[in-house]
Amino acid sequence: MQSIQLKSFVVPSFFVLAFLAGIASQHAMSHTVIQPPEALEGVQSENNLVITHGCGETSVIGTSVVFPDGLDSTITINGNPTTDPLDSFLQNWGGVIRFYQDRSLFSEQDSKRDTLGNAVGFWSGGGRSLSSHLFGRIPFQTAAVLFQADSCAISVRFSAAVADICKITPLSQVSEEATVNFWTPAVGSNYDGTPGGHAYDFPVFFTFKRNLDTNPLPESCGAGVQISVKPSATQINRDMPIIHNGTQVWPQP
Ligand SMILES: [Cu+2]
Repeated sequence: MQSIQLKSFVVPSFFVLAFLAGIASQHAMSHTVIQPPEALEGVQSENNLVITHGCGETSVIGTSVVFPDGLDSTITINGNPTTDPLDSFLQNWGGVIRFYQDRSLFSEQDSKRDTLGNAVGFWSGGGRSLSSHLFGRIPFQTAAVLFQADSCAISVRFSAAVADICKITPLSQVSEEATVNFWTPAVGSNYDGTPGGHAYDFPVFFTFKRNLDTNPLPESCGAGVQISVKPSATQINRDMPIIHNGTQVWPQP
């Protein structure tokens, strides 16, 4: 009798757990990400932006990706705002993003450049579309990043702003989960999306980890600090639109 009771308890709860785990992993997988999500100091990394779903049943026809330029970005130390510039933590952020030409997913693409000429993002679109239920990858490289030896930073996490576009519209007719999916930090840009939406204030992260073997922390640092970098609203508004051959194609002007 006891064993029957045990079974009847164990079996349903196993299914409940499996079901919940399924939901959890589906949810985690359902957000556009960068894989791998981090790189070690001093190591060049081959990465992919992975688009994980369309707008409902609507296919993705393009994507736009903006990394913080580190010039007017918002920086925090262990979550606390700082006015320390990015180069007090990293020696070389400018020019770290390198974008591949790859027409296996979309036919057109280019990098986006900041005022210094460094790539701060990229876009890809056109040609065939990406089925709403399949994953798509867009390859890019991050060059070896070096931490400042005298800083206490053990990691620097960048929040990229990404828009997966399913239908080209003017900004005024952009509709989340119908014409576009936003994976952006909510910093007050035109691409914040709607509070409570599918992935509101859920940017795409990429983190650089300090190599504590080759670049140990100064003793005064203790356990070290985590740095977070977000693009400014001004930068997102400037860099998010897709400009193709000198013409803005998304959002429609
Ligand atoms: Cu999702």
